[in-house]
Amino acid sequence: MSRNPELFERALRTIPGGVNSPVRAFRSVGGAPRFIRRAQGPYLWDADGTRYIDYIGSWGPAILGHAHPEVVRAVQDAAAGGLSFGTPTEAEIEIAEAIVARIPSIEKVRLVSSGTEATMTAIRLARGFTGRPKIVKFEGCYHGHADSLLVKAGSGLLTFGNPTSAGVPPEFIQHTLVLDYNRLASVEEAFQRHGPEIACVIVEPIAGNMNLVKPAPGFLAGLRKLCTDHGALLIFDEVMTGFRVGPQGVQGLTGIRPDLTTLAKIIGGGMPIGAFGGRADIMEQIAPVGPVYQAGTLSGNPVAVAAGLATLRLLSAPGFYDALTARTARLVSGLTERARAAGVPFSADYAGGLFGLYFSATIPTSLAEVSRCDIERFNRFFHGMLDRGVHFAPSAFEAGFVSAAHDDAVIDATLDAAQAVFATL
Ligand code: KE4
Repeated sequence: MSRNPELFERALRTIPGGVNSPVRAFRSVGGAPRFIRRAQGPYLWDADGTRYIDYIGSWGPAILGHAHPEVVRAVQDAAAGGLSFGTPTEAEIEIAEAIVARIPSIEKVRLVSSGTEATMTAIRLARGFTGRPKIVKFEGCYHGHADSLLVKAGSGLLTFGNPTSAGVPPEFIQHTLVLDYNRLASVEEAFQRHGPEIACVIVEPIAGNMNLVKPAPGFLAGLRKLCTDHGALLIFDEVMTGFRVGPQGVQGLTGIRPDLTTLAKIIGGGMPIGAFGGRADIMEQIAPVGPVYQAGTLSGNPVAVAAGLATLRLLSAPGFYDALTARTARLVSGLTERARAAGVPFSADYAGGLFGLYFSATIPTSLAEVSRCDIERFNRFFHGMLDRGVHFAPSAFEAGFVSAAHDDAVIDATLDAAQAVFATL
């Protein structure tokens, strides 16, 4: 008898939904989540001791594989020297220098403790720097749970959004414009109508929160030009894509320089961290230098920074991203081939160590197209794979993550399981 349902029942008594983050609750795929006891490399082990090949990767941070010995040692050594001081530390200078050295558009950077803090502050900074109230985001892009970003468009036309969460008064999102990802014309129209009031455009430069959706050719360059022409700031939310799709995130792949970038996940190696950074003239507006306030008790926490520094160093190994991308490509092409052989309408896409799986014959380019995929078939695929020891993200609207520890044998084991599951779909 599995312990997972019993643990879930017990968790529900004291934790809302039994989880500390909603997606973990298996609400969209059904069933009881697996309570993981430990992880190592590409593997998770649940409360029953059942092993899974892991494609959640803690939603991005576990790019080296779980419990990499050098990262664990860095955490142990840092913790042995004290967990948090509330003072500056040399390690914070080192990780700031490491980020600035790796991301050309980042001249100065401030650490925080989550991606939400990073995007919330980047929005405030853009409004403070420009003196303008409005922000533009895109339906299907998730930037964390700050009030002004919890907004969903109505019809996908140029519209002022409606809150997607209770507890967010309309006044809090009255300045949030929600547009369709990949529809540059809607952004042009927004700037024609509201240009002088728009502080920033925030975008996932490769979207990973409506499943994986890549930018259409010219979309990001179009956003860059519109922001430049209208004096608005372009914010690349690279919380998920930063150091995931390549050594310099999407901006390294495209050469498009945002004014601000938000990071998290990988730069903490699995420990709580976030960061926002960009042009020095903008970052100088942040307290204590400038008038835009931001603070955090555990910002730059020594243990989180130690994990992040160890991770960034290991990512800099020659050929790291070529090998990671080859593994992801092997997974994606192998799944596509086996689905085709089984006659299952399926497609998949990837960028570096990030991938998307779609039960649709064609790769989606928008949230609407993702929503038209066969979600019910995904859910059956998800559980079929889970039963065979492979744990994908428990939602058809999430991306997947490959780590350096997913070697060819792990990928092939995944493909063998998929072959059996596709036959049942
Ligand atoms: P956090 O506050 O969860 O650290 O980061 C928010 C965030 C901001 N921007 C992007 C592009 C993100 O992907 C995220 C968080 N990603 C989700 C994955 N869909 C986290 C998983 C969860 O919410 O439990």
